[in-house]
Amino acid sequence: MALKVYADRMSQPSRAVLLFCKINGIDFEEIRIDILKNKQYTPEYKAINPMYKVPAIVDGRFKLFESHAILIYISCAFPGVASHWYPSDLFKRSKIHSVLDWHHSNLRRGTVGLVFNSVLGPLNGLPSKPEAAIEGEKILMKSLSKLETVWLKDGRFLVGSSQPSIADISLVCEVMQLEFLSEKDRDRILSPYKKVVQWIEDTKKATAPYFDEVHGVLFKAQKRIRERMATESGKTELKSKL
Ligand SMILES: N[C@@H](CCC(=O)N[C@@H](CS)C(=O)NCC(=O)O)C(=O)O
Repeated sequence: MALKVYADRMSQPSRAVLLFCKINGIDFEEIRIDILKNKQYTPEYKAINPMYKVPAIVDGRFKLFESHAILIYISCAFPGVASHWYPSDLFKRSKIHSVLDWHHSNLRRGTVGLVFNSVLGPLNGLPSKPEAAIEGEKILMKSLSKLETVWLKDGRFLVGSSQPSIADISLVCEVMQLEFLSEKDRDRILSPYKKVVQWIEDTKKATAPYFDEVHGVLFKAQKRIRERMATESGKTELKSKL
């Protein structure tokens, strides 16, 4: 029975797991859990992930949630996965765990705080929370600076590697969430971090063509959101002229 991946491509950890399965040619079935429609709260899904979050996997009788744990499980359970994704060397492996743990309370907190409170929440009918968005942006900027000066200090990929690991997959999918911002804001935030910008490009290339395939839904949503933002800012400008 093929591995089942429960995911929503609008979710960055879901994309990381899907991308990883695709790059490694893993036979899997993608099951969409539409979080905007609250499908994570059904009793059937609760039996798979009682935390009501995506992604989650079912491999035979084994169920697992939390994207980092899933990436590690897939790396170890499927023999076709190339060793650079999750090297057996204890020092390299521990460094990968270090960056993955850091990600949860830094980079992810920053992107979620900024993007959810400024764009995704209001689009889904929640009030915009400018103060929370500003706080998110501060955490994000600090995290990008650490990404640039610590995690990307010694190599093309994270923790001094010449080839990508599961950490590159996880973190790059997170940074892609900034595509939901206006182009101007995305560039303002990312452009000071030259190594980060280059690393995004290198990771995209290393995971082509699956990177664009998995992010297709995000790019479509981005287009709609940016058109809507442009219309709304046009209306505001018009109002201020009247
Ligand atoms: N630490 C978790 C984060 C999972 C998570 O927060 N997923 C979000 C989407 S990005 C979700 O399912 N949200 C639905 C909800 O909170 O109701 C992981 O890495 O898997």
